[in-house]
This record gives sequence, C-alpha cells and structure tokens, in this order.
Amino acid sequence: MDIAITRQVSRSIDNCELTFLQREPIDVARARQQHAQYEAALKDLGLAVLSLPEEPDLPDSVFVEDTALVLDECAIITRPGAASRRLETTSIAQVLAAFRELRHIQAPARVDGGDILQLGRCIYVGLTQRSDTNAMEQMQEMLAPLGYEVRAIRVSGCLHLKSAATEVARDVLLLNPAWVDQGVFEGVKIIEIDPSEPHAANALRLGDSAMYSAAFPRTRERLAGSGIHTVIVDADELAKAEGALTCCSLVFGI
Ligand code: CIR
Repeated sequence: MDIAITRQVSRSIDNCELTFLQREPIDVARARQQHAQYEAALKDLGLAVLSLPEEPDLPDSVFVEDTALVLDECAIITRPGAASRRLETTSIAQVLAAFRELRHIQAPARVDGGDILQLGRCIYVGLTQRSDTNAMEQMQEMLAPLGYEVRAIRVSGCLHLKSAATEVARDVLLLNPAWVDQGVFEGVKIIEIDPSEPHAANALRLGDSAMYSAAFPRTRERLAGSGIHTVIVDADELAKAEGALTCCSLVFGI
C-alpha cells in the first residue's frame, strides 16, 4: 500500500518564500479547501493519507516534499535551501523514522526535495538557488552503495527541477524545455508543456494516473493525447506561494 504524508496549510503562508513570483495575498481558507481536495484525490486513488497538523510558525511547511527523499531502502532528510524552512524537517524526520532508516544531509550542503527527481534507479538533482553540488555529492555517497546513480542537472528560470520536469508515466517526462535541457534525460519519452503555460510541468504521478492542476488546460490536452490519465484538482491558491502538486506530499510504499 502507498502512503502520502501531507501537512495542513499554515496560517502564516502569506509570509512564504518567493523567488520567481511577485507576492500577492493568499486566501488561507481557499488554500485549505484546495488542499483538502488534494488529500481527497489522494484517497480516491487508493493512498492512505497521513495528514500532519499545521505548523503555525513555518509558512512554507505545507510543502512537505522539500524536507525528504523517501526511497524503498531509506529516507534522506534534506537541508532545505531557504533558512526559513530548515525547522520543517524536524517533525517530518520523527514521522518518517517509523517507516524508514533515516540519513541526513549535513551542513553546509543545501537541497530541497523539489530538486530531486527519481526515475527508477537514477536520481537527478537540480542545481538551483536552493540545491548545491555538495548535497548532490552527499547523496551520491549515501545512495551509490544501494545501486542508485545520482546525477546533477542544470536548471534555470524556475524554482526547482520539478517545476521544470516531472514523471507522468513510467519513463515519460512532462517538461518545460525553457527551464531544463531535455537531452540530459536518457531513455525517456518527453511531452513538452504548451508554451503558453510555463508552470505546467509539475504533475504528481500516482500509479497509472497523474494528478494535475486545472490551471493548465492546453498542456492537459497534450497529456490526454499521449494517453496519460489525469486527475484534475484546483491548485491555484498555493501556486501563489510558488507551490505545485508534487510539493504537497511525500508518497511512498509501506
Ligand atoms: C518556497 O519557496 O520554498 C515555497 N514558497 C514553495 C516551495 C514549493 N516546493 C516545491 O516545489 N517542492
């Protein structure tokens, strides 16, 4: 069975980190309503949802993806690139300890889970404002003995690697070519986003389906044309905090 760890939207989300977006007011009630829709969609797809309580003083804590990489063999607790987000890992580590052996990225290395894209035994680490080579090398040391290959990948123009590319089916990537070079991904089929929807590359793959934001109808048509089944949710309120769909959960098998 698969489990998804989520966390309720913080009342302080208005103070979230922003890198590429202009700040605009976030309606906390609406963000919570959309987040509830996200959790319901996870349950409908057969996942058990472990919904953690709000962290009132950690504005970005709904974006649990950034705190860890959960593999079958272990979980790596990240050291988030934004100093304001470092305390988010504490409670996640406590929860994950029940499911996996934990490893920790050591200071001064920095990495957000949003920069980590796993395709089978290959783990791509986006080098961004949030994630550095030091963290990638630490991951290499931890994961090579387990049979994973860890590769650095250049990303520009967006927050995270997974803003630019996500897996929508086995060996199929949804990708924005303006933000990441598709040539670095070997042996995968690429679906490009519609150029009028630059933020459309983030989908959350769950088995044979991909959870996808209602905000990107043109790219959704491209996904449908490639035979990808999408489950559509509204996610525009948390998008104002520069968050997308993968960001709001940590999904793994138990
Ligand atoms: C941040 O800048 O850290 C948050 N406002 C958004 C994080 C989104 N997380 C993700 O894409 N994995």
